Amino acid sequence: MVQSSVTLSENLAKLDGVVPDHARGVATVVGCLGRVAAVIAKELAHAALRDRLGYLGGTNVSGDQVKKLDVWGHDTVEAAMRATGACAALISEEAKEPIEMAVDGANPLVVCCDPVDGSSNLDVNGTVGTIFSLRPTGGKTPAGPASLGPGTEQVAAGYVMYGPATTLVYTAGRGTHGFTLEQETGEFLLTHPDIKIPSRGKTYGINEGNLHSWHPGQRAYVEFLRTSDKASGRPYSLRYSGAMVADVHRTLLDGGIFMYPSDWTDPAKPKPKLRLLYEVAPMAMLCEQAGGRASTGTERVMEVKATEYHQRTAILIGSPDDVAMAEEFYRRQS
Ligand code: AFP
Repeated sequence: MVQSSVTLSENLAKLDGVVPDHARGVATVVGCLGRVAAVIAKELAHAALRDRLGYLGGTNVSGDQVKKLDVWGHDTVEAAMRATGACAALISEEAKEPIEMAVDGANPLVVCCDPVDGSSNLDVNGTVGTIFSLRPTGGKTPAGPASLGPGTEQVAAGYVMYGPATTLVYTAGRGTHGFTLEQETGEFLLTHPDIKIPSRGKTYGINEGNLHSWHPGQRAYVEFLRTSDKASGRPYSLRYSGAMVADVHRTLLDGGIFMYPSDWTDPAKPKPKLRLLYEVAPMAMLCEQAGGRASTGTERVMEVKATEYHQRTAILIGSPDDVAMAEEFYRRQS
């Protein structure tokens, strides 16, 4: 880890040549999300002491059981985004429709966010995260999901990981950069400048409990990773946390591959799980900016267009050689 005194705000102040039309909006929104992250980190650290763990009752628009901290996280992000004046609409995992907001400048942004991702880890003191993606909006609010375009339209993306340390990783299209929260000052300091993912790794992450519902190419690829071959560094080790942020963070730093493929029980209707706008697309942008690759198995994730705000998409993400090999298995079995 690099010891650094460059703060997130100082880094964001230099976006003029990176995202010329959106430098102010990206700096305002990402800076604000950094401050929200420090608040969320503190809340998580004290949640068990304040009776903040457990379910609230009911499910969200994606059918997931809603936890108290999911709702609190959403309310906190919504209030913060409203105050920026740079966010025209918030698309959140916890809200059915985009939440419109008043803007006070040119080139407002649509912010897509999963405020507390991996919330099944909350009650066992496991890692969780916040994922975000910033897209331009022609008008005041998005005129339907299709108006957001494919992932290549994202102007910035990032995540916060609430682990032993709180880490914020973001890209505005020129490299992927990681910052660590200094608890005493509340500042994020640049600790992982210009992250470069190794071209190949030694680990894979996937929920193997779903093995029997995978595409045949997916099954064959995982079987390949588990088969011993010293010359090519197999078998790979399995690492899976239940929080995409933690698994993608490990993969970005150490290489390898994280996968959440579709349920292929009915090949006519494959069922992916992870959400495109605030999980899959932002992670794909971060990974590509670090020299990695993100695929659905058959298509580049960044080119997938949303047809629904809460659309689900399969993802295979990580080291370029590992993801290319996985795609090859899908091709062979198609
Ligand atoms: P939750 O936020 O509902 O816990 O879901 C987390 C998540 O969207 C993603 O962060 C994980 O990688 C994935 O789902 C875990 O899903 P499984 O529990 O099906 O393995």
